[in-house]
Amino acid sequence: MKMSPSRRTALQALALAAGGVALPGFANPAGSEPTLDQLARGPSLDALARMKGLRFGSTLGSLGRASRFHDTAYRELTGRECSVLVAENETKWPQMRPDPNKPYDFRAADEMFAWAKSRGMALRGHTLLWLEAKWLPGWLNALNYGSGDGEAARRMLDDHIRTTCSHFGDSIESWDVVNEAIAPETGELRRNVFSAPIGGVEQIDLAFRLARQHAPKAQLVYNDYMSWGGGNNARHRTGVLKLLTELKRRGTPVQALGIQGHIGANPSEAPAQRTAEWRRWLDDVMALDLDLLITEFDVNDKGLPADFSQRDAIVAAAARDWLDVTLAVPRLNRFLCWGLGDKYSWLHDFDPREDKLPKRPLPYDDQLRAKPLRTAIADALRAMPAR
Ligand code: 9MR
Repeated sequence: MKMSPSRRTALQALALAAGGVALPGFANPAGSEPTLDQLARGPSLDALARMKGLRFGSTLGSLGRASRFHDTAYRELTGRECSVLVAENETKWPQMRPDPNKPYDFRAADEMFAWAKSRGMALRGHTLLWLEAKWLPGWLNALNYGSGDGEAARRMLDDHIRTTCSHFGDSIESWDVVNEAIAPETGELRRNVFSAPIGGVEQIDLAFRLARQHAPKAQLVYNDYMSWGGGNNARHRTGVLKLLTELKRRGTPVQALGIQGHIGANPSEAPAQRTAEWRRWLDDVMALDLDLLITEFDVNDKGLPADFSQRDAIVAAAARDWLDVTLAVPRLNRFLCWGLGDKYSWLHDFDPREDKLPKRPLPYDDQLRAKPLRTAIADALRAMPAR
């Protein structure tokens, strides 16, 4: 079989990293290609990222669907590939404070962060204010501040941000201060319990100012899932750019945009136009003097063929296209996946396939075998410009 150029690059880098010495488990019969797993035993994704001046990371969780943090093999894979960790759910408001009459419960996050710190990993915090009401605590949504009681609402936000930031202190290098404030259907701000008493953009501005006060050393990020393509994504991009422009105008201490990167793999979209529009939008964001992160990367395989090898190839190609454009932005310095193995992906529950087959959105399969997506990410890191 003829070796693809990307495989060849990966192999060459692997040989280089091994200093020309034969790698254990690498004794392929002459001329045969290494398996994806053998390639993955070469430089980690973080090592490849660091060669270009960025760091690679992922998420772990211990609440909800079977705990990936307590799955030793999965956790060790995360430790091997990554140098940045973010908690999938454990630092969200409803999870830390399900009951307003009880103190905050930080145990789940603390356990994961202690492990990450022992491995020398950097920590990201997610998220101080997820604007959509659905993801705020039920007890908070049930409060009735009325429109005149701004003071009580501001105190609530202050209490939450102060308590959370004080607990984690300087150990969190970067906070998603506000998450998903823009509705993709309209490009306008979502509404929640703080919208009437504090205001739409005002609650976002306040959250950033409180984060600055209570986490003085952390990078402060606005995080959202707008991506390339038309329709809702186009409206979403316009809305996010408008919000960031307004925050900058107000002097809000927002320092970076987190692009979640939950991308699809729809081959029917016009690729040249999609790429050009995405690049232009990234340029517009950069003109606002912000840093950039990819915070939650994965590839939704909904609608793709059932056959695993066909599906994996389309997913890998879509990832490579999107990453080549996005990683080219010089101020992008963190790249995190939303998990490393398909087994625990949020997409199983949130966006199942019509044929009910397992989803394959992440770089490793259910048995933690490396997939073509892992090679695509590695190749994109090798190909990107250094910063
Ligand atoms: O993956 C997370 C899932 O386990 C949770 O049930 C859900 C609600 O808290 O959030 C998911 O993570 C989301 C992240 O916090 C923000 N961006 C979109 C992510 C996927 O839905």
